Amino acid sequence: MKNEKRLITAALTYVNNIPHVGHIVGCHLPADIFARYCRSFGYDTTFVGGSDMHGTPSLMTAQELNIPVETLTEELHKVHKKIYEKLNISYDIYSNTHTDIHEQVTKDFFMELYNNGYIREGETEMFYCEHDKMFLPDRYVVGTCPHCGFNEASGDQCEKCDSLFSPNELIDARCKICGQKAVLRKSKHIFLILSKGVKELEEWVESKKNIWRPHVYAEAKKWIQEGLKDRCISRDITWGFNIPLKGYENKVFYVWFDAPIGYISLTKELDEKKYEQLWINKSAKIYNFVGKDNIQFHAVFFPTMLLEHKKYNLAYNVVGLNFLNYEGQKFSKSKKIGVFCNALLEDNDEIDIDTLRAYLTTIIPENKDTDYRWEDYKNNTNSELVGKFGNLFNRTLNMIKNYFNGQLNIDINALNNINDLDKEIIDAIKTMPNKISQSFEKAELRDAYKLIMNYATIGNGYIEKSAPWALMKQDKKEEAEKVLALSLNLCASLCIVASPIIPNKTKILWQDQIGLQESPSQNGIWHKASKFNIQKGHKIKDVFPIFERVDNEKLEKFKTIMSTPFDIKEYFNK
Ligand code: B3M
Ligand code: ZN
Repeated sequence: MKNEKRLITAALTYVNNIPHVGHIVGCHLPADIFARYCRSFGYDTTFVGGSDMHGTPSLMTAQELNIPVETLTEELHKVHKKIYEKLNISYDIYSNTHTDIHEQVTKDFFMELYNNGYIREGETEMFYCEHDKMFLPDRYVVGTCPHCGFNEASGDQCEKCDSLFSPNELIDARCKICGQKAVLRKSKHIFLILSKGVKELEEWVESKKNIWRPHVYAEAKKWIQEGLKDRCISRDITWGFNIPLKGYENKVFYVWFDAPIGYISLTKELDEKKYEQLWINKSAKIYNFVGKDNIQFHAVFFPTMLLEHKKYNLAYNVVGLNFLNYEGQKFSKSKKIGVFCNALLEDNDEIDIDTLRAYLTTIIPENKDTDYRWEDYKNNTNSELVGKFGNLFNRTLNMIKNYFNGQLNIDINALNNINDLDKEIIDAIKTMPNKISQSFEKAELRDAYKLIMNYATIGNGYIEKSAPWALMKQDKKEEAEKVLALSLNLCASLCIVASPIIPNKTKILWQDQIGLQESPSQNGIWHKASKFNIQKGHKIKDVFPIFERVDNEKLEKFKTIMSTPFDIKEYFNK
Protein backbone atom coordinates (compact mmCIF):
# COMPACT_ATOMS: atom_id res chain seq x y z
CA MET A 1 0.00 0.00 0.00
CA LYS A 2 2.89 2.33 0.77
CA ASN A 3 3.93 2.22 -2.87
CA GLU A 4 0.49 3.32 -3.86
CA LYS A 5 0.65 6.20 -6.30
CA ARG A 6 -1.72 9.06 -5.72
CA LEU A 7 -2.47 12.03 -7.91
CA ILE A 8 -4.24 14.90 -6.23
CA THR A 9 -5.77 17.63 -8.32
CA ALA A 10 -7.42 20.89 -7.34
CA ALA A 11 -9.88 22.44 -9.78
CA LEU A 12 -8.20 24.79 -12.20
CA THR A 13 -9.40 28.23 -11.28
CA TYR A 14 -10.48 30.77 -13.89
CA VAL A 15 -8.20 33.75 -14.00
CA ASN A 16 -10.70 36.50 -14.66
CA ASN A 17 -10.15 37.76 -11.14
CA ILE A 18 -8.28 36.71 -8.03
CA PRO A 19 -9.45 34.00 -5.64
CA HIS A 20 -11.42 34.76 -2.50
CA VAL A 21 -11.44 32.63 0.62
CA GLY A 22 -14.33 30.59 -0.79
CA HIS A 23 -12.05 29.23 -3.52
CA ILE A 24 -9.37 28.43 -0.99
CA VAL A 25 -11.66 26.60 1.39
CA GLY A 26 -13.70 24.98 -1.37
CA CYS A 27 -10.76 23.45 -3.18
CA HIS A 28 -7.09 24.47 -2.85
CA LEU A 29 -6.76 24.08 0.92
CA PRO A 30 -8.51 20.71 1.29
CA ALA A 31 -6.53 19.36 -1.66
CA ASP A 32 -3.33 20.62 -0.08
CA ILE A 33 -4.04 19.17 3.35
CA PHE A 34 -4.88 15.85 1.76
CA ALA A 35 -1.73 15.90 -0.40
CA ARG A 36 0.41 16.75 2.60
CA TYR A 37 -1.16 13.92 4.55
CA CYS A 38 -0.53 11.49 1.67
CA ARG A 39 3.13 12.44 1.48
CA SER A 40 3.49 12.14 5.21
CA PHE A 41 1.84 8.74 5.22
CA GLY A 42 4.26 7.55 2.59
CA TYR A 43 2.17 7.36 -0.55
CA ASP A 44 3.96 8.27 -3.75
CA THR A 45 2.12 11.57 -4.07
CA THR A 46 1.80 14.11 -6.86
CA PHE A 47 -0.24 17.28 -6.46
CA VAL A 48 -1.06 19.31 -9.55
CA GLY A 49 -2.87 22.57 -10.11
CA GLY A 50 -3.01 25.47 -12.48
CA SER A 51 -4.95 28.36 -13.86
CA ASP A 52 -7.82 27.83 -16.26
CA MET A 53 -6.86 30.44 -18.81
CA HIS A 54 -9.59 29.97 -21.39
CA GLY A 55 -13.30 30.55 -21.32
CA THR A 56 -15.53 33.52 -21.74
CA PRO A 57 -15.18 35.00 -18.25
CA SER A 58 -11.54 35.93 -18.91
CA LEU A 59 -12.32 37.13 -22.39
CA MET A 60 -15.11 39.33 -21.11
CA THR A 61 -13.00 40.82 -18.36
CA ALA A 62 -10.20 41.54 -20.83
CA GLN A 63 -12.66 43.28 -23.13
CA GLU A 64 -14.05 45.32 -20.28
CA LEU A 65 -10.53 46.39 -19.32
CA ASN A 66 -9.58 46.88 -22.93
CA ILE A 67 -6.44 44.76 -22.69
CA PRO A 68 -5.42 41.61 -24.60
CA VAL A 69 -6.81 38.49 -22.99
CA GLU A 70 -3.31 36.97 -23.04
CA THR A 71 -2.05 39.83 -20.87
CA LEU A 72 -4.93 39.55 -18.46
CA THR A 73 -4.64 35.81 -17.97
CA GLU A 74 -0.85 35.71 -17.80
CA GLU A 75 -0.80 38.47 -15.19
CA LEU A 76 -3.58 36.99 -13.11
CA HIS A 77 -2.04 33.54 -13.39
CA LYS A 78 1.03 34.95 -11.65
CA VAL A 79 -1.13 36.54 -8.99
CA HIS A 80 -2.97 33.26 -8.35
CA LYS A 81 0.30 31.39 -8.12
CA LYS A 82 1.66 33.85 -5.61
CA ILE A 83 -1.41 33.63 -3.42
CA TYR A 84 -1.31 29.84 -3.31
CA GLU A 85 2.38 29.93 -2.49
CA LYS A 86 1.71 32.35 0.32
CA LEU A 87 -0.93 30.02 1.71
CA ASN A 88 1.56 27.20 1.52
CA ILE A 89 -0.44 25.18 -0.97
CA SER A 90 2.18 22.58 -1.81
CA TYR A 91 1.62 22.12 -5.53
CA ASP A 92 4.24 20.01 -7.26
CA ILE A 93 3.35 22.04 -10.29
CA TYR A 94 1.19 25.11 -10.64
CA SER A 95 1.03 25.90 -14.33
CA ASN A 96 -1.83 26.83 -16.64
CA THR A 97 -3.92 25.67 -19.57
CA HIS A 98 -2.46 27.97 -22.21
CA THR A 99 0.70 25.96 -22.83
CA ASP A 100 2.00 24.10 -25.88
CA ILE A 101 1.90 20.79 -24.04
CA HIS A 102 -1.72 21.29 -23.12
CA GLU A 103 -2.63 22.28 -26.65
CA GLN A 104 -1.04 19.09 -27.96
CA VAL A 105 -2.65 16.83 -25.36
CA THR A 106 -6.06 18.44 -25.93
CA LYS A 107 -5.89 18.10 -29.71
CA ASP A 108 -4.69 14.49 -29.48
CA PHE A 109 -7.47 13.73 -27.06
CA PHE A 110 -9.99 15.26 -29.39
CA MET A 111 -8.70 13.46 -32.50
CA GLU A 112 -8.88 10.14 -30.66
CA LEU A 113 -12.52 10.80 -29.83
CA TYR A 114 -13.15 11.97 -33.38
CA ASN A 115 -11.52 8.94 -34.98
CA ASN A 116 -13.42 6.61 -32.71
CA GLY A 117 -16.76 8.07 -33.65
CA TYR A 118 -17.64 10.01 -30.53
CA ILE A 119 -17.83 13.40 -32.23
CA ARG A 120 -20.60 14.53 -34.53
CA GLU A 121 -21.28 17.73 -36.34
CA GLY A 122 -24.43 19.69 -35.95
CA GLU A 123 -25.98 23.05 -36.25
CA THR A 124 -27.07 25.11 -33.34
CA GLU A 125 -28.88 28.28 -32.97
CA MET A 126 -26.71 30.68 -31.11
CA PHE A 127 -27.37 34.13 -29.89
CA TYR A 128 -25.88 36.82 -32.04
CA CYS A 129 -25.58 40.50 -31.38
CA GLU A 130 -26.23 42.56 -34.46
CA HIS A 131 -24.77 45.60 -32.79
CA ASP A 132 -21.48 43.99 -31.72
CA LYS A 133 -21.41 41.74 -34.79
CA MET A 134 -20.50 38.60 -32.92
CA PHE A 135 -21.90 35.35 -31.68
CA LEU A 136 -22.60 35.57 -28.01
CA PRO A 137 -21.33 32.67 -25.95
CA ASP A 138 -23.18 31.61 -22.83
CA ARG A 139 -21.92 34.24 -20.50
CA TYR A 140 -22.42 37.08 -22.95
CA VAL A 141 -26.13 36.52 -22.88
CA VAL A 142 -28.44 37.32 -20.01
CA GLY A 143 -32.10 36.62 -19.75
CA THR A 144 -34.82 35.00 -17.70
CA CYS A 145 -34.37 31.41 -16.53
CA PRO A 146 -37.01 29.13 -18.09
CA HIS A 147 -37.17 27.09 -14.88
CA CYS A 148 -37.27 29.50 -11.97
CA GLY A 149 -37.82 32.90 -13.56
CA PHE A 150 -34.59 34.41 -12.24
CA ASN A 151 -33.96 37.35 -14.56
CA GLU A 152 -30.16 37.41 -14.49
CA ALA A 153 -29.60 33.90 -15.81
CA SER A 154 -26.69 33.53 -18.20
CA GLY A 155 -26.80 31.79 -21.60
CA ASP A 156 -26.96 28.15 -20.62
CA GLN A 157 -27.11 28.05 -16.87
CA CYS A 158 -29.03 29.59 -14.00
CA GLU A 159 -27.03 30.59 -10.99
CA LYS A 160 -30.11 30.65 -8.83
CA CYS A 161 -31.67 27.24 -9.44
CA ASP A 162 -28.54 25.54 -10.84
CA SER A 163 -30.33 24.26 -13.90
CA LEU A 164 -28.71 23.94 -17.29
CA PHE A 165 -30.59 24.58 -20.51
CA SER A 166 -29.96 25.20 -24.17
CA PRO A 167 -29.64 28.86 -25.08
CA ASN A 168 -32.84 28.94 -27.10
CA GLU A 169 -34.80 28.21 -23.93
CA LEU A 170 -33.63 31.43 -22.32
CA ILE A 171 -36.41 34.03 -22.19
CA ASP A 172 -35.93 37.68 -23.26
CA ALA A 173 -32.27 37.22 -24.13
CA ARG A 174 -30.08 40.31 -24.38
CA CYS A 175 -26.44 40.99 -25.13
CA LYS A 176 -24.40 41.49 -22.04
CA ILE A 177 -21.98 43.88 -23.71
CA CYS A 178 -24.40 46.41 -25.16
CA GLY A 179 -27.67 45.40 -23.55
CA GLN A 180 -29.52 45.09 -26.85
CA LYS A 181 -31.78 42.24 -27.83
CA ALA A 182 -29.85 39.10 -28.81
CA VAL A 183 -31.09 37.23 -31.87
CA LEU A 184 -30.73 33.56 -32.68
CA ARG A 185 -28.57 32.62 -35.64
CA LYS A 186 -27.49 29.28 -36.99
CA SER A 187 -23.91 28.17 -36.58
CA LYS A 188 -22.07 24.92 -37.29
CA HIS A 189 -20.66 23.12 -34.26
CA ILE A 190 -19.20 19.86 -33.04
CA PHE A 191 -20.76 17.72 -30.36
CA LEU A 192 -19.43 15.11 -28.03
CA ILE A 193 -21.71 12.10 -28.09
CA LEU A 194 -22.13 11.38 -24.42
CA SER A 195 -24.81 8.75 -24.80
CA LYS A 196 -22.38 6.19 -26.22
CA GLY A 197 -20.41 6.07 -23.01
CA VAL A 198 -23.33 6.21 -20.63
CA LYS A 199 -23.47 2.52 -19.76
CA GLU A 200 -19.86 2.42 -18.73
CA LEU A 201 -20.30 5.70 -16.92
CA GLU A 202 -23.20 4.31 -14.96
CA GLU A 203 -21.18 1.28 -13.86
CA TRP A 204 -18.29 3.49 -12.89
CA VAL A 205 -20.50 5.82 -10.86
CA GLU A 206 -22.13 2.83 -9.19
CA SER A 207 -18.71 1.54 -8.16
CA LYS A 208 -18.20 4.82 -6.30
CA LYS A 209 -21.24 4.53 -4.10
CA ASN A 210 -19.23 3.90 -0.95
CA ILE A 211 -16.24 5.96 -1.90
CA TRP A 212 -17.71 9.31 -2.90
CA ARG A 213 -19.55 11.59 -0.54
CA PRO A 214 -23.29 11.05 -0.81
CA HIS A 215 -24.00 14.43 -2.41
CA VAL A 216 -21.46 13.79 -5.17
CA TYR A 217 -22.81 10.34 -5.93
CA ALA A 218 -26.38 11.67 -5.88
CA GLU A 219 -25.53 14.46 -8.28
CA ALA A 220 -23.90 12.06 -10.75
CA LYS A 221 -26.91 9.73 -10.56
CA LYS A 222 -29.27 12.60 -11.16
CA TRP A 223 -27.47 13.63 -14.34
CA ILE A 224 -27.44 10.09 -15.65
CA GLN A 225 -31.10 9.59 -14.87
CA GLU A 226 -32.03 12.77 -16.68
CA GLY A 227 -30.32 11.34 -19.75
CA LEU A 228 -27.09 12.61 -21.19
CA LYS A 229 -27.58 14.85 -24.16
CA ASP A 230 -24.74 15.40 -26.61
CA ARG A 231 -22.60 18.32 -25.54
CA CYS A 232 -21.53 21.09 -27.86
CA ILE A 233 -17.76 21.40 -27.47
CA SER A 234 -17.00 24.23 -29.88
CA ARG A 235 -17.43 27.96 -29.41
CA ASP A 236 -17.56 30.96 -31.70
CA ILE A 237 -15.02 32.99 -29.79
CA THR A 238 -11.42 33.97 -30.37
CA TRP A 239 -9.89 32.76 -27.10
CA GLY A 240 -8.98 29.10 -26.65
CA PHE A 241 -7.44 26.33 -28.74
CA ASN A 242 -8.47 26.07 -32.37
CA ILE A 243 -10.36 23.02 -33.40
CA PRO A 244 -8.24 20.85 -35.72
CA LEU A 245 -11.02 20.12 -38.20
CA LYS A 246 -11.70 21.53 -41.61
CA GLY A 247 -14.43 24.10 -41.50
CA TYR A 248 -13.85 24.90 -37.82
CA GLU A 249 -10.73 27.01 -38.12
CA ASN A 250 -12.44 30.01 -36.60
CA LYS A 251 -13.85 28.20 -33.61
CA VAL A 252 -12.26 27.12 -30.38
CA PHE A 253 -12.85 24.32 -27.91
CA TYR A 254 -15.40 24.85 -25.18
CA VAL A 255 -13.46 25.64 -22.01
CA TRP A 256 -14.90 22.67 -20.15
CA PHE A 257 -13.57 20.40 -22.88
CA ASP A 258 -9.95 21.45 -22.53
CA ALA A 259 -9.82 22.39 -18.82
CA PRO A 260 -10.15 18.91 -17.26
CA ILE A 261 -7.70 17.50 -19.82
CA GLY A 262 -5.44 20.04 -18.14
CA TYR A 263 -4.91 17.61 -15.26
CA ILE A 264 -3.27 15.23 -17.73
CA SER A 265 -1.19 17.95 -19.38
CA LEU A 266 -0.06 19.37 -16.05
CA THR A 267 1.19 15.97 -14.95
CA LYS A 268 2.98 15.59 -18.27
CA GLU A 269 4.49 19.05 -17.94
CA LEU A 270 5.73 18.15 -14.48
CA ASP A 271 7.27 14.84 -15.42
CA GLU A 272 6.79 12.50 -18.36
CA LYS A 273 7.37 9.46 -16.15
CA LYS A 274 4.71 10.51 -13.70
CA TYR A 275 2.32 11.01 -16.59
CA GLU A 276 2.86 7.38 -17.55
CA GLN A 277 2.55 6.15 -13.97
CA LEU A 278 -0.52 8.14 -13.09
CA TRP A 279 -2.53 8.39 -16.28
CA ILE A 280 -1.57 5.50 -18.51
CA ASN A 281 -1.11 3.01 -15.72
CA LYS A 282 -4.57 2.69 -14.27
CA SER A 283 -3.64 1.48 -10.80
CA ALA A 284 -2.82 4.94 -9.52
CA LYS A 285 -5.46 6.64 -7.40
CA ILE A 286 -6.60 10.03 -8.62
CA TYR A 287 -8.37 12.43 -6.26
CA ASN A 288 -10.14 15.45 -7.76
CA PHE A 289 -10.94 18.21 -5.28
CA VAL A 290 -13.62 20.41 -6.78
CA GLY A 291 -16.10 23.10 -5.81
CA LYS A 292 -19.83 22.52 -5.77
CA ASP A 293 -20.53 23.92 -9.24
CA ASN A 294 -17.80 21.75 -10.77
CA ILE A 295 -19.10 18.40 -9.56
CA GLN A 296 -21.09 17.48 -12.67
CA PHE A 297 -18.07 18.08 -14.89
CA HIS A 298 -15.85 15.81 -12.81
CA ALA A 299 -18.40 13.13 -12.01
CA VAL A 300 -20.13 12.94 -15.39
CA PHE A 301 -18.78 14.96 -18.29
CA PHE A 302 -15.01 14.43 -17.99
CA PRO A 303 -15.27 10.76 -16.96
CA THR A 304 -17.39 10.11 -20.06
CA MET A 305 -14.72 11.77 -22.17
CA LEU A 306 -12.14 9.52 -20.53
CA LEU A 307 -14.23 6.38 -20.92
CA GLU A 308 -14.75 7.10 -24.60
CA HIS A 309 -11.09 7.90 -25.09
CA LYS A 310 -10.09 4.68 -23.27
CA LYS A 311 -6.40 5.33 -22.81
CA TYR A 312 -6.46 7.23 -19.53
CA ASN A 313 -7.05 6.48 -15.88
CA LEU A 314 -10.23 7.80 -14.19
CA ALA A 315 -10.58 9.40 -10.78
CA TYR A 316 -10.78 7.19 -7.74
CA ASN A 317 -12.50 9.88 -5.73
CA VAL A 318 -14.20 13.09 -6.76
CA VAL A 319 -14.10 15.08 -3.56
CA GLY A 320 -16.88 17.55 -4.22
CA LEU A 321 -17.22 20.40 -1.80
CA ASN A 322 -19.99 22.86 -1.10
CA PHE A 323 -20.10 26.63 -0.86
CA LEU A 324 -18.74 28.97 1.73
CA ASN A 325 -20.83 31.92 2.84
CA TYR A 326 -19.69 34.97 4.71
CA GLU A 327 -21.37 35.88 8.00
CA GLY A 328 -24.60 34.32 6.73
CA GLN A 329 -24.48 36.04 3.33
CA LYS A 330 -23.16 35.16 -0.10
CA PHE A 331 -19.67 36.35 -0.98
CA SER A 332 -19.96 39.35 -3.26
CA LYS A 333 -17.12 41.31 -4.70
CA SER A 334 -19.34 44.12 -5.88
CA LYS A 335 -20.97 44.51 -2.48
CA LYS A 336 -17.61 44.09 -0.79
CA ILE A 337 -18.90 41.20 1.23
CA GLY A 338 -16.31 38.58 1.99
CA VAL A 339 -12.71 37.75 2.67
CA PHE A 340 -10.37 38.40 -0.21
CA CYS A 341 -6.88 37.24 -0.91
CA ASN A 342 -5.20 40.35 -2.28
CA ALA A 343 -3.81 41.19 1.14
CA LEU A 344 -1.75 38.02 0.84
CA LEU A 345 0.17 39.56 -2.03
CA GLU A 346 1.93 41.93 0.28
CA ASP A 347 4.14 41.17 3.23
CA ASN A 348 1.93 41.67 6.17
CA ASP A 349 2.70 40.97 9.80
CA GLU A 350 -0.96 40.89 10.71
CA ILE A 351 -1.52 37.69 8.78
CA ASP A 352 -0.44 34.43 10.31
CA ILE A 353 -0.89 31.78 7.63
CA ASP A 354 -1.19 28.75 9.90
CA THR A 355 -3.72 30.45 12.15
CA LEU A 356 -5.76 31.21 9.05
CA ARG A 357 -5.33 27.68 7.64
CA ALA A 358 -6.43 26.18 10.93
CA TYR A 359 -9.60 28.25 11.07
CA LEU A 360 -10.34 27.62 7.42
CA THR A 361 -10.02 23.90 8.04
CA THR A 362 -12.88 24.10 10.55
CA ILE A 363 -15.16 25.52 7.85
CA ILE A 364 -14.28 23.35 4.86
CA PRO A 365 -17.75 22.81 3.35
CA GLU A 366 -17.44 19.03 3.25
CA ASN A 367 -21.06 17.99 3.56
CA LYS A 368 -22.97 21.23 3.48
CA ASP A 369 -22.46 24.93 2.91
CA THR A 370 -20.58 26.64 5.72
CA ASP A 371 -20.01 30.13 6.99
CA TYR A 372 -16.92 32.27 7.50
CA ARG A 373 -17.39 34.19 10.75
CA TRP A 374 -14.79 36.49 12.26
CA GLU A 375 -15.91 35.66 15.77
CA ASP A 376 -15.28 31.98 15.05
CA TYR A 377 -11.84 32.82 13.72
CA LYS A 378 -11.07 34.52 17.01
CA ASN A 379 -12.47 31.68 19.08
CA ASN A 380 -10.63 29.00 17.17
CA THR A 381 -7.37 30.88 17.58
CA ASN A 382 -7.80 31.60 21.27
CA SER A 383 -9.41 28.48 22.59
CA GLU A 384 -8.06 25.80 20.26
CA LEU A 385 -4.69 26.95 18.95
CA VAL A 386 -3.55 28.97 21.94
CA GLY A 387 -5.59 27.32 24.70
CA LYS A 388 -5.20 23.69 23.76
CA PHE A 389 -2.48 23.11 21.20
CA GLY A 390 0.03 25.82 22.03
CA ASN A 391 -0.56 25.50 25.75
CA LEU A 392 0.46 21.85 25.78
CA PHE A 393 3.80 22.58 24.13
CA ASN A 394 4.39 25.63 26.24
CA ARG A 395 3.76 23.94 29.57
CA THR A 396 5.66 20.80 28.70
CA LEU A 397 8.71 22.56 27.34
CA ASN A 398 8.75 25.19 30.09
CA MET A 399 8.74 22.62 32.84
CA ILE A 400 11.46 20.61 31.14
CA LYS A 401 13.49 23.76 30.92
CA ASN A 402 12.86 24.88 34.48
CA TYR A 403 12.94 21.59 36.36
CA PHE A 404 15.48 19.66 34.29
CA ASN A 405 17.58 22.31 32.69
CA GLY A 406 16.12 21.36 29.32
CA GLN A 407 17.34 17.78 29.33
CA LEU A 408 15.52 14.52 30.00
CA ASN A 409 17.52 11.55 31.13
CA ILE A 410 14.85 8.95 31.05
CA ASP A 411 14.47 5.93 28.81
CA ILE A 412 10.85 5.97 27.82
CA ASN A 413 11.01 2.41 26.51
CA ALA A 414 12.13 1.08 29.86
CA LEU A 415 9.70 2.66 32.29
CA ASN A 416 9.00 0.61 35.38
CA ASN A 417 6.65 2.96 37.20
CA ILE A 418 3.69 3.18 34.82
CA ASN A 419 0.45 4.21 36.51
CA ASP A 420 -3.09 4.43 35.12
CA LEU A 421 -2.68 7.99 33.92
CA ASP A 422 0.51 7.07 32.10
CA LYS A 423 -1.25 4.12 30.52
CA GLU A 424 -3.89 6.45 29.09
CA ILE A 425 -1.39 8.70 27.42
CA ILE A 426 0.73 5.81 26.15
CA ASP A 427 -2.43 4.36 24.72
CA ALA A 428 -3.32 7.71 23.12
CA ILE A 429 0.07 7.93 21.42
CA LYS A 430 -0.37 4.41 20.13
CA THR A 431 -3.91 4.86 18.83
CA MET A 432 -4.74 8.50 18.08
CA PRO A 433 -2.49 8.92 15.01
CA ASN A 434 -4.21 5.95 13.46
CA LYS A 435 -7.65 7.39 14.15
CA ILE A 436 -6.57 10.71 12.71
CA SER A 437 -5.20 9.05 9.60
CA GLN A 438 -8.54 7.36 9.03
CA SER A 439 -10.22 10.76 8.84
CA PHE A 440 -7.53 12.08 6.54
CA GLU A 441 -7.90 9.02 4.30
CA LYS A 442 -11.55 9.87 3.76
CA ALA A 443 -10.63 13.52 3.20
CA GLU A 444 -12.73 14.32 6.27
CA LEU A 445 -10.42 17.09 7.23
CA ARG A 446 -12.64 18.80 9.75
CA ASP A 447 -12.86 15.58 11.69
CA ALA A 448 -9.13 15.15 11.48
CA TYR A 449 -8.70 18.63 12.93
CA LYS A 450 -11.14 17.91 15.76
CA LEU A 451 -9.30 14.71 16.60
CA ILE A 452 -5.99 16.54 16.62
CA MET A 453 -7.39 19.02 19.13
CA ASN A 454 -8.79 16.16 21.21
CA TYR A 455 -5.35 14.62 21.15
CA ALA A 456 -3.88 17.86 22.53
CA THR A 457 -6.62 17.88 25.17
CA ILE A 458 -5.61 14.39 26.27
CA GLY A 459 -2.08 15.73 26.72
CA ASN A 460 -3.27 18.71 28.73
CA GLY A 461 -5.46 16.50 30.91
CA TYR A 462 -2.53 14.24 31.60
CA ILE A 463 -0.34 17.10 32.76
CA GLU A 464 -3.18 18.55 34.82
CA LYS A 465 -3.86 15.28 36.63
CA SER A 466 -0.25 14.20 36.99
CA ALA A 467 0.77 17.67 38.21
CA PRO A 468 4.55 17.56 37.76
CA TRP A 469 4.82 20.79 39.82
CA ALA A 470 3.39 18.96 42.83
CA LEU A 471 5.65 15.96 42.21
CA MET A 472 8.66 18.27 42.22
CA LYS A 473 7.61 19.74 45.54
CA GLN A 474 7.26 16.27 46.95
CA ASP A 475 10.75 15.52 45.73
CA LYS A 476 9.48 12.93 43.24
CA LYS A 477 11.79 14.12 40.54
CA GLU A 478 11.83 10.89 38.60
CA GLU A 479 8.05 10.77 38.51
CA ALA A 480 7.91 14.34 37.22
CA GLU A 481 10.53 13.56 34.61
CA LYS A 482 8.51 10.61 33.38
CA VAL A 483 5.36 12.75 33.05
CA LEU A 484 7.22 15.38 31.07
CA ALA A 485 8.95 12.81 28.88
CA LEU A 486 5.62 11.23 28.01
CA SER A 487 4.11 14.67 27.31
CA LEU A 488 7.02 15.61 25.12
CA ASN A 489 6.57 12.42 23.14
CA LEU A 490 2.95 13.30 22.66
CA CYS A 491 4.01 16.77 21.51
CA ALA A 492 6.29 15.26 18.88
CA SER A 493 3.51 12.99 17.72
CA LEU A 494 1.15 15.97 17.52
CA CYS A 495 3.62 17.82 15.31
CA ILE A 496 3.47 14.99 12.80
CA VAL A 497 -0.30 14.60 12.71
CA ALA A 498 -1.00 18.34 12.65
CA SER A 499 1.60 19.23 10.05
CA PRO A 500 -0.72 18.77 7.04
CA ILE A 501 -2.88 21.57 8.46
CA ILE A 502 -0.34 23.84 10.15
CA PRO A 503 2.96 23.07 8.42
CA ASN A 504 4.86 26.20 9.49
CA LYS A 505 4.11 26.06 13.19
CA THR A 506 4.69 22.35 13.57
CA LYS A 507 8.05 22.66 11.86
CA ILE A 508 9.12 25.41 14.27
CA LEU A 509 7.92 23.41 17.24
CA TRP A 510 9.68 20.29 16.04
CA GLN A 511 13.01 21.85 15.10
CA ASP A 512 13.42 25.00 17.15
CA GLN A 513 11.62 24.08 20.33
CA ILE A 514 11.60 20.30 20.84
CA GLY A 515 14.94 20.13 19.04
CA LEU A 516 14.32 17.21 16.71
CA GLN A 517 16.01 16.60 13.37
CA GLU A 518 14.55 17.09 9.91
CA SER A 519 10.88 17.95 9.70
CA PRO A 520 7.50 16.65 10.91
CA SER A 521 6.21 16.73 7.34
CA GLN A 522 8.89 14.52 5.85
CA ASN A 523 7.72 11.94 3.36
CA GLY A 524 6.75 8.73 5.11
CA ILE A 525 7.16 10.06 8.65
CA TRP A 526 3.61 9.27 9.73
CA HIS A 527 4.36 5.86 11.29
CA LYS A 528 6.61 7.63 13.79
CA ALA A 529 3.61 9.50 15.20
CA SER A 530 2.59 6.45 17.21
CA LYS A 531 6.09 5.82 18.51
CA PHE A 532 8.30 7.46 21.11
CA ASN A 533 10.60 9.83 19.33
CA ILE A 534 12.36 11.38 22.30
CA GLN A 535 15.53 9.52 23.17
CA LYS A 536 17.19 9.34 26.57
CA GLY A 537 19.34 12.41 27.11
CA HIS A 538 17.32 14.53 24.69
CA LYS A 539 17.87 18.23 25.08
CA ILE A 540 15.13 20.65 24.09
CA LYS A 541 16.09 23.77 22.24
CA ASP A 542 13.89 26.68 23.17
CA VAL A 543 10.45 27.66 24.46
CA PHE A 544 8.26 30.47 23.21
CA PRO A 545 4.52 30.87 22.56
CA ILE A 546 3.76 29.50 19.12
CA PHE A 547 0.31 31.00 18.52
CA GLU A 548 -0.74 34.50 19.42
CA ARG A 549 -4.03 35.38 21.06
CA VAL A 550 -6.41 37.51 19.04
CA ASP A 551 -8.10 40.36 20.89
CA ASN A 552 -10.81 42.56 19.44
CA GLU A 553 -8.41 45.20 18.29
CA LYS A 554 -6.30 42.71 16.37
CA LEU A 555 -9.37 41.09 14.95
CA GLU A 556 -10.60 44.42 13.62
CA LYS A 557 -7.26 45.12 11.97
CA PHE A 558 -7.13 41.72 10.32
CA LYS A 559 -10.71 42.01 9.22
CA THR A 560 -10.08 45.36 7.56
CA ILE A 561 -7.05 44.06 5.69
CA MET A 562 -8.84 40.97 4.46
CA SER A 563 -12.13 42.62 3.55
CA THR A 564 -10.82 44.96 0.89
CA PRO A 565 -11.70 43.48 -2.49
CA PHE A 566 -9.13 43.29 -5.26
CA ASP A 567 -9.50 46.20 -7.63
CA ILE A 568 -8.79 44.72 -11.02
CA LYS A 569 -9.11 48.06 -12.81
CA GLU A 570 -6.56 49.63 -10.57
CA TYR A 571 -4.27 46.61 -10.93
CA PHE A 572 -4.21 47.04 -14.69
CA ASN A 573 -4.03 50.83 -14.38
CA LYS A 574 -7.43 51.37 -15.86
N1 B3M B 1 -12.35 26.79 -14.21
C1 B3M B 1 -14.43 26.55 -12.95
C2 B3M B 1 -13.94 27.27 -11.75
O1 B3M B 1 -12.89 27.90 -11.76
C3 B3M B 1 -13.39 25.89 -13.79
C4 B3M B 1 -12.83 24.65 -13.17
C5 B3M B 1 -12.08 23.81 -14.13
S1 B3M B 1 -11.54 22.34 -13.40
C6 B3M B 1 -10.96 21.40 -14.63
O2 B3M B 1 -14.66 27.21 -10.76
ZN1 ZN C 1 -24.24 43.67 -28.06
